Amino acid sequence: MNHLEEQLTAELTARGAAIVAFGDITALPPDARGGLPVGVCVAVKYPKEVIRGISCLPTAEYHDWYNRLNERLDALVTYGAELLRGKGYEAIAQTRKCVGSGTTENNTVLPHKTVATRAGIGWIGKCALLVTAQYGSMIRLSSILTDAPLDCAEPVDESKCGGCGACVSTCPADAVSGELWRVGVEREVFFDAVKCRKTARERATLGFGGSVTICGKCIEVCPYTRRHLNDDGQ
Ligand code: B12
Ligand code: SF4
Ligand code: SF4
Repeated sequence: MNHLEEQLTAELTARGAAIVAFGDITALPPDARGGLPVGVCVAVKYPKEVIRGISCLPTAEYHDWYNRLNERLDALVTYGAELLRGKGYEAIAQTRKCVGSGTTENNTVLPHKTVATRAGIGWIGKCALLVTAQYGSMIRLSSILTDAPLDCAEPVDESKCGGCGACVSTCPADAVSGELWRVGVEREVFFDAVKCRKTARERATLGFGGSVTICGKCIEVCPYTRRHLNDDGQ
């Protein structure tokens, strides 16, 4: 790590980031990445008890943490981008406000999960979530686009789900087909976003009376998430 990577990682970690990683995004179309070559992936983690709590239905607590973590992520990437601009580099914080423009209901121009695989933190699971070996999928993501000279990690180009089918058999929307992801495989091949959206809204209403798209059963059931839930650390 050079000094700038160390500083950015240390400052964002001190402010609540669980993962900070750097990815070469030059293989993506220039207009999707603001013409910038590097994506900084920033992840924050749900508390363990919140994920344990959604094994039956989504809870008000999970919804509360969803909002809190989104706010934390916006603050983290805003801070990180300001830090990089202060050193003379271009930097775009992919906050919810920024990402919201130029999107359709189920697609964004440059999804955080794409930056995350470029930064090598994990793979796209059968359920379309970004899965890490360390925390499973119990993280929320954001990103910063920049031209700062940051050393980039080895990207992840293939799924490591193997023969697991826990999210395939458990998804209440039947939205997960079981096909493995690798770079170039479109989401629609293995995941039905329309079915997920509809069922997640129904489950939020059932679980805590919310009119939001919140479910997360695929997070809770993933063996990588469960391994983290069962380890000794926080
Ligand atoms: C639209 C959206 C939805 C839609 C569609 C979901 C989807 N998977 O696309 C709906 C409403 C269904 C939804 C539901 C949920 N969502 Co949502 N959603 C988003 C949002 C706003 C955009 C995603 C997007 O653009 N998808 C478009 C598709 C094409 O891209 P993708 O899903 O990222 O996956 C493709 C690319 O990443 C690509 N890719 C990966 N690496 C590379 C490399 C290269 C070179 C290339 C070319 C492509 C490529 O491969 C994937 C498959 O094609 C993101 C936030 C964001 N701004 O990124 C959150 C996000 C994906 N959602 C999230 C979550 C947690 C959820 C829910 C659990 C809801 C909840 N909180 O309870 C469910 C889970 C659904 C599921 N199993 O995926 C998290 C995921 C965290 C994680 N660990 O992965 C995100 C990242 C929000 C966040 N800030 O953390 N969501
Ligand atoms: S969020 Fe719920 S409905 Fe959507 S894919 Fe995951 S388990 Fe299925
Ligand atoms: S539950 Fe299994 S198949 Fe689904 S994302 Fe996790 S490891 Fe992959």
